[in-house]
Amino acid sequence: MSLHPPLHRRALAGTAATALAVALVAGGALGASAAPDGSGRSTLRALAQSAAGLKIGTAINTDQLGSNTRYDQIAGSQFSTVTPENVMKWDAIEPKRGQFDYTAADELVRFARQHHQLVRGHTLVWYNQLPQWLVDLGPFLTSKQTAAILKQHITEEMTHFKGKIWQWDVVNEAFNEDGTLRDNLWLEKIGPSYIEKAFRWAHEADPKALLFYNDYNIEYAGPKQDGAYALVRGLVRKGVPIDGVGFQTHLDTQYGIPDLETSMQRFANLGLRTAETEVDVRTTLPVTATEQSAQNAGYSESLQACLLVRACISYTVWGFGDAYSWIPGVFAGEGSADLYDANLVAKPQYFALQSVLRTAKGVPHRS
Ligand code: 9MR
Repeated sequence: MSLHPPLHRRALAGTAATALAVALVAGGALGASAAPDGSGRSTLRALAQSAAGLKIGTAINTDQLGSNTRYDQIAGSQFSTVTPENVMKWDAIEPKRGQFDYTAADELVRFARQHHQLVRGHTLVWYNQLPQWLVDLGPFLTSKQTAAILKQHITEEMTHFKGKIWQWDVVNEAFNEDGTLRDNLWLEKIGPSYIEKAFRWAHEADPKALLFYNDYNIEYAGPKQDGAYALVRGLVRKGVPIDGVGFQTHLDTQYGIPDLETSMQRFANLGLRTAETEVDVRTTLPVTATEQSAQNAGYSESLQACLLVRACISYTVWGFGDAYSWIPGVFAGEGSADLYDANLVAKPQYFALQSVLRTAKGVPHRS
């Protein structure tokens, strides 16, 4: 997939925020947290809870879960919510038509229960990671048949997990960078109403789950954010059951840090919740001191934005260990985007988040 640079961006170099982040990191690194997993006395989840009841989460690679002790220990202790990185996607859940496989996803839900964590469900309606049978069938489907397949998928999966999912990413990445709707099977066959329909079907299946629209690059002001805003404002006005908007927040030091506080508040003003759902901050390798500072600032500022917006209910990183990150496979020469290094040792980014949470006096967050 391509995560294109946004049109509007703020330069990083020399900002006060960068200087602040550097100071925070220095403080954190010299502080009490000497444990190799970075937990020390204060885990991110405990600090986030004290800082106005914010939930802090991570995407989970279920290949590691149960087979990598250190991975399990960090996942279970540092975070209060988990998101399946891949195992709730359509290709994983229904690899053959009518044959459902919930094994890995159920294991993750069990892990979350054991560790008193909430689950973000990801994701029901997307153009990507569709099972091959559906890709092959797509061109032959009528509009009615496509809608029936989509409704069945949403209903089947959400019913399986009913009562166990806190937030669902119902529709994922429906927009192009220019703010038009992305061409995909759903748009081609059903038309733009597929989005509204998906939210209605999702609400019928699990009325208590919080239903989110989720996308990347809507963190930045510009046509893509405007497109998403117009869409969700329309949904809210029509009474469609949408609860929130997820800002993925896949940042890259070369593009600067978006004004997430303003962006999230814009959507919050519609009465919606917001969340940062897939945070990581990549950079070109090897990491220089300047890039390290920029990465720390990316994490610190994005977390601060969530703390400042009352409607922002969770801050989720897209995995925590560089060894399992999706970045090197997609962006050649880039990486080091996560909180922990390849040996699962906490990096300055981790301490930057810790410091922000230690000093945070956020307003109480919605739940
Ligand atoms: O991290 C996921 C990676 O393991 C998959 O190969 C990839 C397939 O598209 O999806 C990645 O997760 C994506 C997420 O589901 C939606 N937003 C962008 C994420 C990074 O590509």
